[in-house]
Amino acid sequence: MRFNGLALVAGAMAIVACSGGDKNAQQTSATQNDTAAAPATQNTGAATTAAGAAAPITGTIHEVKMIGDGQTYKFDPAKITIKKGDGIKWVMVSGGPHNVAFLNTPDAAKSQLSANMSSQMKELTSPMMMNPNETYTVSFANVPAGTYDYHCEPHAAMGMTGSVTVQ
Ligand SMILES: [Cu+2]
Repeated sequence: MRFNGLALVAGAMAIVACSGGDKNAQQTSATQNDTAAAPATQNTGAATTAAGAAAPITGTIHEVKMIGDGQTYKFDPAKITIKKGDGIKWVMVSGGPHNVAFLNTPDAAKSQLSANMSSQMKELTSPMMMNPNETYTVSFANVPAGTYDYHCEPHAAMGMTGSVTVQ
């Protein structure tokens, strides 16, 4: 241990000697660099994940019911406006299977919205919800402001469509 410590000091002094800088300033700078080095490595890891990482809900979770009675199929409310950081919890009530499939999503929003969708059958499409009280929650945190149209695939032709407007 002691030997290694001395070796490090010797190394640091060699750097100082080479750079010709003020010894104290150089050591302070080296210390700062060392301190920064560890978090920088962690940040690199986090940044790699962050590019496609889910952004958690920081605001309100709004419920949208999925309802079908054999004749009428709908999201309730069909249109909803939320604030940045809010989330939507779709709740399967009746008449399933239902799902949430986003339509014509702008390229600028796709990657974040997709990252915020916990599981997907295919791109920007939730799994089928079969049973009452099943839920599917999507955070709209970091999703650009705009209106996002979606429908339920099994009942799209019966008008089971909706939209989420992020302010
Ligand atoms: Cu449906």
